[in-house]
Amino acid sequence: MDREKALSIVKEQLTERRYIHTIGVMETAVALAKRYGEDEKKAEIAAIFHDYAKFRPKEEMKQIIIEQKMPSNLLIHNDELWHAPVGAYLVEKEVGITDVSILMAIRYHTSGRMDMSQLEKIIYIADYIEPNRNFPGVEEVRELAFKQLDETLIKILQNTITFLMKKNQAIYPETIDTYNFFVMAEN
Ligand code: DGI
Ligand code: FE
Ligand code: FE
Ligand code: FE
Repeated sequence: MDREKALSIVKEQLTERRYIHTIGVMETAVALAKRYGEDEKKAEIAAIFHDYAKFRPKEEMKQIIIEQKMPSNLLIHNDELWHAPVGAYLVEKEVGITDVSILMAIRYHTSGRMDMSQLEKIIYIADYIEPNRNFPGVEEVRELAFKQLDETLIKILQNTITFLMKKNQAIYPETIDTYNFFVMAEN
C-alpha cells in the first residue's frame, strides 16, 4: 500500500492532533529505518497504522480482547494499553495488512516485549521521540536513538516506568519484562 492511501485510511480514525503525531512517527520511523538498515516501507506502514485503534470505544476493544483471546491481564490494567493489540487485530481485519512483522510492531508499540525485532524497536522508539513529543528528557533520547537502539529502549522504559510510578499507576508486567530483558542483555 502506498503512503498516501495508508494516510487517508488512518486519518478517518484519528483526531487532527493524533494524525499529526502519526505523521511525526512515520517520518521518525523511516529515518531510523534508514539509519539501521531496516525495511523503510515496513517502518512507514507500521508507523502510519500504529495508533489506528486509539479512539475505538472501550467496550468494543474489551470485546475484541476477550473474543480474540488476547492476554486477559490487559483488562485489569490501564485501558490505554488496549489500542496496541486491538489495533494490530483491526489493521489486519479492516485494512487488510497481513505482514506479520508490521502487525507485531503495532501490537507491541506500547508495552514492548522481550526480544523485540528491530522493526518493533524502531516503532516503539519513534512513537516516543517524534518531533511533536515534548516530555522532559526527550531531547537526550532523540540523540541516543540514532546511536544505539537497545540503550534507547532502556532509557524510554526507565522514563515510562518512573513516570507511571510517580503517578501511583500500576506497571503492566510486559513493560517490566521488556525492561528486564534489555537491561540483562546489556550487562
Ligand atoms: O498511543 P500513544 O499516546 O502515542 O503512546 P503509547 O501507545 O506508547 O502509550 C499510551 C499510554 O499507555 C501512555 O499514556 C502510557 C501508557 N502506558 C504505557 N506503558 C504502560 C502504560 N500504562 C500503564 N498503566 N502501564 C504500563 O506499563
Ligand atoms: Fe499508541
Ligand atoms: Fe510508546
Ligand atoms: Fe503513538
